[in-house]
Amino acid sequence: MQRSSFKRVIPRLRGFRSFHPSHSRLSLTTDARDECAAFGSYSVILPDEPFAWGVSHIKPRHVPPHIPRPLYARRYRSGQETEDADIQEPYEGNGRIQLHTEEETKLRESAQLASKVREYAKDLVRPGVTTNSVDEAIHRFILAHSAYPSPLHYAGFPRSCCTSINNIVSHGIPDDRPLEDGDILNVDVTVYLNGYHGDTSQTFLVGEVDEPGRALVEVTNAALEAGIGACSPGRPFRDIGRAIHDLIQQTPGYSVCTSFAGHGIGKVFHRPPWIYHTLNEEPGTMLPGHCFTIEPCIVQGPDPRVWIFPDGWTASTENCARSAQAEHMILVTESGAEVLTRE
Ligand SMILES: [Co+2]
Repeated sequence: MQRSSFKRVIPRLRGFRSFHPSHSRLSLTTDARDECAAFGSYSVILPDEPFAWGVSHIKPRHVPPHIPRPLYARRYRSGQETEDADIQEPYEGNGRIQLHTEEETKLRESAQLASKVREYAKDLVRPGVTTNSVDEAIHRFILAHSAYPSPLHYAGFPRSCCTSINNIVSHGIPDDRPLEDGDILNVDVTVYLNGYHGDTSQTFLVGEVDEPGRALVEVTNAALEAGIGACSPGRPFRDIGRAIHDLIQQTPGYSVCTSFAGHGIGKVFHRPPWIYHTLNEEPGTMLPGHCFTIEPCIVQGPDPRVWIFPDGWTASTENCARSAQAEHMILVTESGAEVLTRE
C-alpha cells in the first residue's frame, strides 16, 4: 500500500490487447509472441473502458462508529481528507516496539487476526466469485473481530483489501469481474486492532492454474522464505534483499519488481525501516523489537517494470507478464526473528 514509491509511467500500447492467446488480434513481433507464450495461458487484466479516472466512483463500505480507526480514517470521517492528503502517516521513534510488554501482545494479536483473515479469504476464492464479494466478506469478518480494515481510506484507497490478479503486481482494487478458472489472485489484508496494524498477503490459485503460473507462485513463496531466513538481530536490513536476489538469480525466468517495498509496521501502517527485495545499500541493522514486513513481488521474465491504471492504484506489469506476491510480518527478538503471521 505504499503508493509513494510508485513511479508513474506511460503505458506502452503496442500490441497491448494481444497478449492472451485467445485474443485474435495478434500484432506482436515473433520474438515478443514467443516470450509471451512462455508466460503461459491466462487472462490479461486491463482497465475497463471508457476509463474512469481515480476512484471517486467507488462507494466505500460502511464502518460502524464504535470501531476504532487509524488516524487517516478518522480524518476521512471528519471530512478533513483532501485529494492531496499527505499519504505518509506521521510516525515517531526508532521503529522498535518494547518486547515483553503490552505492545508486543497487541502487535501479535493484530498479526494473528491478519493471518486468520488471510486464511478466511483463501476459502472464499474459487471460479465465478467476484473480488468485490471477497472484499465484502473480509470487511464484515474484520469488523466482527472489532478491527478496522486498514486499506480502507488509506491515501484514498476505496476498498477493504487489495486483490491483484495475473498481470496485476499489487494494489488491485476489488471489482465485479468473476474470478476465472486459471487465475492467480493475491489477496493483501491488513487489520487495525487495538491500535496496531497486522499485514499479510498470499497468492491463491483459482481452480486449475497452468504450470508456469503454479511455478511462479512457488518461487514467490520461496523468495519470501529466503528473505525471512536472512532475519536475525545484528544483521543488516539489506541482507533480506540480497537473499531474495540470490534465490531469483538461481531460478532463471523471473525478476523482482522494485516498485514496492516492505515496511516497518505497528502503530503506523507504513514507516521505516523500508525493506527492499533486491540488492540495495539501505543502511540499518535489525535489532530486538523491530517489526516489519517482507513482501516480494516476483514477475515472469526479465522485465519487472510496472504502469499504473487510470484508477491511480492498480499496478500492472508493462508487458502483461504475470506477477505473484507473498507477505509476512517479522518481529526481531533477542535471540532470532519470528514470523507473526503464520497460520
Ligand atoms: Co505490507
